[in-house]
Amino acid sequence: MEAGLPAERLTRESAKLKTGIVHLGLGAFFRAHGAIYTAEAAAKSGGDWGITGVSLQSSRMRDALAPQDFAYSGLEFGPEGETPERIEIVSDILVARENPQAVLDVMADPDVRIVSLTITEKGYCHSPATGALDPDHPDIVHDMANDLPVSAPGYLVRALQLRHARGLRPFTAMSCDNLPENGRLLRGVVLDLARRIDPELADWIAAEGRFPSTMVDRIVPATKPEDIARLEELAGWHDALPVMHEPFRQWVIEDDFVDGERPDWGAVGVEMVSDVTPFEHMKLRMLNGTHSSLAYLGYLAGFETISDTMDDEVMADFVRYLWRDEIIPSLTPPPGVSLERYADALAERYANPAIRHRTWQIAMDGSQKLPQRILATVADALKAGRSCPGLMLAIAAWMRYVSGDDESGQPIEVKDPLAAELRALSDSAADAEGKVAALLSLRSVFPPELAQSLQAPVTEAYRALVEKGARAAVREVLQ
Ligand code: CS2
Repeated sequence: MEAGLPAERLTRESAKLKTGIVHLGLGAFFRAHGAIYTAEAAAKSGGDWGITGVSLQSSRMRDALAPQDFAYSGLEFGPEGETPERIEIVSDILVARENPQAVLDVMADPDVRIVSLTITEKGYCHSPATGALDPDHPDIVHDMANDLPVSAPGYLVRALQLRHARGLRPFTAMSCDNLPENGRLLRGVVLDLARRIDPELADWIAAEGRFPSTMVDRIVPATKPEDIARLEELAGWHDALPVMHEPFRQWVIEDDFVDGERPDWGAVGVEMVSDVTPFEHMKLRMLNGTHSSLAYLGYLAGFETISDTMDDEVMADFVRYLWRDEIIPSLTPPPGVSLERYADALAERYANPAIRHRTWQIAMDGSQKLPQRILATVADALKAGRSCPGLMLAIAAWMRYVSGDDESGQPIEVKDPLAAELRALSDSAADAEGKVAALLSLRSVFPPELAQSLQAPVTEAYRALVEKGARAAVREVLQ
């Protein structure tokens, strides 16, 4: 689809709300999740909670949605069919790369009380192994020296600096990315960067700023051209960039906002809690951990989507085994939640044939995802004296995947900020043991002690992948 195609202009039924939230990284996920909840909360309980979206790099979203006055459509893919909906909560989209000052100005607007983020794991410019800011990240180096930032932490710090200088209250900065204790992590990188720029600013943010942690969940595959056609057929309107999603959704938010200012999310099913950690661990390890495992193993075994992978008996048994024997034993269930029932619900969601979620899409950025999704579970298991051959196989599958060639020698398009480094590490040795050792030496992903304990089991798993292929290696774990 061409970007900026003159779409049929959609008229807005509702009056525009004033912007109360600036969202950094307005992509499909937030449009199908946080934006919908916020639209519902504003409709139900009122409040000026319009959203100004910010794309840090690309103008694609702005170009697609501007002719539609930033309204867009969702298409819910349930087992019983598709339901279209209209979402009218985004009032503007800015492209940071084109005009950084305009982004800072809206973030420093007194009406803005929340800046939320879905910038993906790599957007935090942190070391995935430790969660701390990477001061050598080129974008952070840039943002320390320039008033007009390029990174998301840079935008937060410079906008807070403007607010501080103007005598305004800070906004609440709310991460909605799949990172462990995402609020604490965001607070850490923001304070670290602020301290390098102006220690007094850092003190003010530390005292007055709020960084609630959240757990977000909804499966939202990338929109495909056929989805746009399907929506047009079903709803009778054209949308340049609709969002496709499953019926399930969950949002758990730590209720800690500057001056208590937030939409009435609790009225529309968001769980407002005092501690998100058990929810985050459950979701990151049970959903995202098996998503990534199925993505690498499924891709190598030739499956295009998660639902195709789940159609295979061996792979479906494997994911159930991972939940039951390797992941659930590492978790403390959130209050009132049965982890076994959560796993059953996940199996059903994964199997939804209407959701074409590509293994290749989930395989992206593995270097940023592995620590919280898989390595944390493995570290806990090893500490407790439990072996976890299934997750070792998933780690080996990631290593095989980032080597850049699949089982039949075909090139894999590896998308990862460390793609070149990963390929070089893999190529630096000829045999399984050497390749595994080289990749385990990556300190931003593997802490030294864990790397040491992974060497033997991951090498064994890697060999199984090379010798037998992914599906047979999976079957072997189950025997
Ligand atoms: C997926 C997530 O692409 C990925 O890495 O694991 O986007 C996943 O679909 C969501 O976190 C579900 O809430």
